[in-house]
Amino acid sequence: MIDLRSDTVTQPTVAMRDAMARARLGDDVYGEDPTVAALEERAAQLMGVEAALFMPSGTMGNQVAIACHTRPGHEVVVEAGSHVLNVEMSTMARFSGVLPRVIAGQGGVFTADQLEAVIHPDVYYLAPTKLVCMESSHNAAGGRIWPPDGMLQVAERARARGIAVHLDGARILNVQVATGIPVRQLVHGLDSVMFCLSKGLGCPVGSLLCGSRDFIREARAVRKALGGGMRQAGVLAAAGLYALDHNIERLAEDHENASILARGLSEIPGASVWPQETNIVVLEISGRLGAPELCRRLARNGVLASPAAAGTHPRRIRFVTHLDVSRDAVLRTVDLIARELRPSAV
Ligand code: TLP
Repeated sequence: MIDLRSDTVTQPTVAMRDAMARARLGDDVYGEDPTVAALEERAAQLMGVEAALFMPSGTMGNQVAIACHTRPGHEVVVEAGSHVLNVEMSTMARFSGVLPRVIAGQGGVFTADQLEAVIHPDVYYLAPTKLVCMESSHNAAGGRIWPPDGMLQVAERARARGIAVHLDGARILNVQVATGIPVRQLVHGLDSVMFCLSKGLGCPVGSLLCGSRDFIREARAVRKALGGGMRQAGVLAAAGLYALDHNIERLAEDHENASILARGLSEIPGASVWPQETNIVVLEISGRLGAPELCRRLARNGVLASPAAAGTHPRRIRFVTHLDVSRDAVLRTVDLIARELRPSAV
C-alpha cells in the first residue's frame, strides 16, 4: 500500500523504537520523567521560548492554548479553513466557552487589516476579542506557508490591541525546511506555538505546546484537567527527541516528492493542482468521476488518499507525502491516476 492519506500514518522506524525502548522513565504527573523534561527543554530551545509542554495530540495543544489565552465569552479570531475551527469538534466552544470570529483568508492567510476589521471595540456590550490563531503550513489550503512578514504584521497588530497570538504550527518545521528560515525566527513574537511530532517528523504520538514559563504553568494544569496528564510518557518523548535529531532536514525529501507528484498530476487532462509549497498536494478533478469514487479506485490498486476537507468538496483529493512514501511510490501514483482519469476509463 502507498498511503498518502496523511503524514500521521508513519510507522516509527527501528532506530526510533530502539530509542523509545532505552528511554529513562518516571511519573511525569509528579514531574519525574527525565525524558519528557529533556524533550520539553529541547522544544523550548528550538522555538526560542522559555518553556514547552508535551501533549498527547495537536488538538489538545491548540485547545489548551485557547483555554489559557481566553475566558468564557471571549472571541477568538480564526481563518475560515483552519484546523482549530473545522476539525477539532467545536472544542473551543465545548471546553473554553469562546466564539470563533471567522475571517475568509486567501490560501489560508489573512492580513493585519482583515484582523483589525473584526476586532471588537472595547465596549461593555461586545464580546472582548482576546486571541488570534494562525496556521502554517495551512492544512486545508494544501500545505500553504503563511508568508513570514505577513505573520509578523498580524502578530504586531494583535499585540498593539492587547490580543494574544497562537500559532497552530502542526507542520511549522515543514515551513522551516521549505523556506530555510529557522523556526525560532518564524515564531518570534508569538505568545504560543503548537507543533506536532506525530506528522512529518514520524513519531507515533505527540505534540508540543510552547510559550512563556507562566503560560506553560497554566497549560500544565489545563492539560491535567482535560485528562492529559501522562505518566511514564518518556517512552513517547524519546521518539520525539529522536525525531528532532534525525527527521527535520529530511522533510525536504517529502517536499521534493510532493512537487514531483504535483507536477505529474498537473499534466493529466481533467486534473488541476493547487499551488504546492510543502508536503501536501490537492488535486481537483473535472469530468464524471468524483473524488470518493477516484479514491475507491486508487485504493483497489494499492494507493490510499483522502477526499479533501473531510469529504466536503466532492472533486478534491488530498495527498500527503511523508517518510514512508518513496519517490518511486509517487511516480507509480501519478501513473495510476493518469490511467484512472483517461477518458475511456471514466
Ligand atoms: N491534521 C490531521 C487531520 O486532523 C486532518 C491530518 O491528517 O492532517 N493542526 C493541524 C494543522 C493539523 O493538520 C492537525 C491534524 C492538527 C492540528 C491536530 O493534530 P492531532 O491529530 O494530533 O490532534
